[in-house]
Amino acid sequence: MTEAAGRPIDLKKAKITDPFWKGEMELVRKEVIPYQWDAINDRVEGAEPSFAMRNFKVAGRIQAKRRELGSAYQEVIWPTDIFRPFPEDMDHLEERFYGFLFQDTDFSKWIEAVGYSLTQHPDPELEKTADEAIDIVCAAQQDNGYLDTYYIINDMSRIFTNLRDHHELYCLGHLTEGAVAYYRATGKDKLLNAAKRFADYVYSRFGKGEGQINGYPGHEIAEMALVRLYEVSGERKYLELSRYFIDERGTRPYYFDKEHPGEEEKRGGKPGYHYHQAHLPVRQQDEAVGHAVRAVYLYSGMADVARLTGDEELKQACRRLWDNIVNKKMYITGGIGGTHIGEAFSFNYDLPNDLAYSETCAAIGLVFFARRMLQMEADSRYADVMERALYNTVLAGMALDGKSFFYVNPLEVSPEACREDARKAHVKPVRQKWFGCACCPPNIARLLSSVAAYAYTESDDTLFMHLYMGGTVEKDYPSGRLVWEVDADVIDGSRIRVSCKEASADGTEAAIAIRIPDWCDGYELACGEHAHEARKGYEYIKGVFRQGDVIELTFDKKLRVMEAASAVVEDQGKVSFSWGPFVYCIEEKDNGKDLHLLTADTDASKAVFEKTEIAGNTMTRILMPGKREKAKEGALYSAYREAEYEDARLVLIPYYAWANRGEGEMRVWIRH
Ligand code: FUB
Ligand code: ZN
Repeated sequence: MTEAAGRPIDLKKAKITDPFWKGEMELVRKEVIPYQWDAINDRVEGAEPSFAMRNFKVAGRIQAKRRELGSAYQEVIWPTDIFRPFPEDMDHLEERFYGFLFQDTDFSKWIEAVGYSLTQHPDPELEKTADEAIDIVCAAQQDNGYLDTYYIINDMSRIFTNLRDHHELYCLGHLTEGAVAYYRATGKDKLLNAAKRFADYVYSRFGKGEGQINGYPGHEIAEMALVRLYEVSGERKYLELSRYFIDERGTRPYYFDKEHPGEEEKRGGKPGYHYHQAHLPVRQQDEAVGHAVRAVYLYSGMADVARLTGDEELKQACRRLWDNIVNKKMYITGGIGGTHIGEAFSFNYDLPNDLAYSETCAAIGLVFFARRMLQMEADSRYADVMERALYNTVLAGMALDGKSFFYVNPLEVSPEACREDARKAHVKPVRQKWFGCACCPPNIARLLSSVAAYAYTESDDTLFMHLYMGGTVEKDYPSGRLVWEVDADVIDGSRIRVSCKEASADGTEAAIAIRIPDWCDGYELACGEHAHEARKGYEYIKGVFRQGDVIELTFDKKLRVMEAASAVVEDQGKVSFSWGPFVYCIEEKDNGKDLHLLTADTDASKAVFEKTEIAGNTMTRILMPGKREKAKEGALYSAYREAEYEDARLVLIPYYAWANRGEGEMRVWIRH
């Protein structure tokens, strides 16, 4: 039996000092969090207003009046069938809800990122701003605990009448995640209590009891959020509610048919029930379908519940869905979602590079799912994918200066095609400052500021290192406390060094499991007198550790020339290059226009590695010999002529760094 990799470490016990990861976290702290705060307060010139904090204030004023006037209060009713009420005149806003109906989550993701950031970098001023924001949010909460400003402002008599399309339970989920993070960071429980009261209300309204709603969220996340609420509070009803949502999904008669009679069938098959992963009970599912973010959020919740309840059947469903994603539906960059129609998974092996959706949030959701699979079984294949998604698609989602973002992460871009071809309207060749539907940037912020909880998990007697990040991690082993110091040089190098910084005077009995990545051909381990054993892609090193003891791992890290399975039509005749955790790409800036005419040598031994600087960031670029096919003059179609080539030198840069030097073509898959 494979052992479980336990729980994520308490962020307060980890300090990330690694220049690469600390740099990413500092971008979030210094750029994204303040920008996001301005964005949710509608203070960013030229950006579409969020209205998030304004909606909470309006809802708070309504709630104050309701309390003051009681039954004498005259409800003002607004329509609840508009997905995104937007003002016609920004200078004359009404006392009503504006923005996407899930706009409350802009705040929830912000407060979550703030909570994580405070664990690494205490900041009394930011904490004060956060406390004031929490006061505004909590003032909007209804006496029964309900807390979604769309319905509080528009029409409370309509709550939970459109679970399929509206996002009340999604708002509950994000609010809960934010509240748990802020509580864990600061010990302040005002928002946590608000989330609990909202969850308690939902618990009372949903279920199989008389008069209860038999529904489940149209957009998942509450499933995993409720598990976090259970873990922080110890109150089992939250776990039960999560399991209820999971098991109710896809049962017949379909709940969404009760809400929207006849509509799903009219849409026929896919999307429809598939879009919401509601086409089958989840335990019977074996293919990842529908909206990709929703899907991986659901699977994350399923993995949580399977772990906590020892539910083997649910665990098997998670494994099948995981296998389907990583073997048939994932880009080499760890992105998921092959089609923009429904922001969804496409059919098996359909992974178009130029039409890719590969939403940043979906890659983030895959990271969530991977960590939860690890929590069930410490098998490096989950961490390999977690790393792939994180180091490539997630990082590519944010510019190197932290000031602009990708929502969609293509693997091949022609700026002209993006402009001229309506089928590619979703693909942007340059990152955007912000989005009307700003789901991705705050999601990046919350993941990057809590990245240590993905790098490290712990069981009672073992610290698991899934990703390599310099810094310190403190762990309480049964026999005492130990502080590990990590020096991880895998970004440009291939060595990690873990030393015992502090231990009990006569040593601490401890174990550390370090992942062996899928990108190395072999490794050398030096761990002194300590026992070690390799299992499921981890080296378990154990024994009594004393201050100064050192473990060193050196990976055999070479350039890897990759090809896709024959069934991936788009990638045939092409290769892609990876080095360490990074997927590489070519850009017009270094290689000239018409990247489709370039062919690459596949002999990895010819690669030359050199340092380069992109937007002030030093990184390794790779030079590979190749050829450029000479353009053939003539008609659109003509009799076949042998191609002529000239020598070319291909310059490859890490995918995460693309589009940081202006607009241009880009390709991950290159002809060979
Ligand atoms: O619906 C909420 C979020 O907006 C989804 O997760 C994203 O895909 C975007 O549609
Ligand atoms: Zn998104």
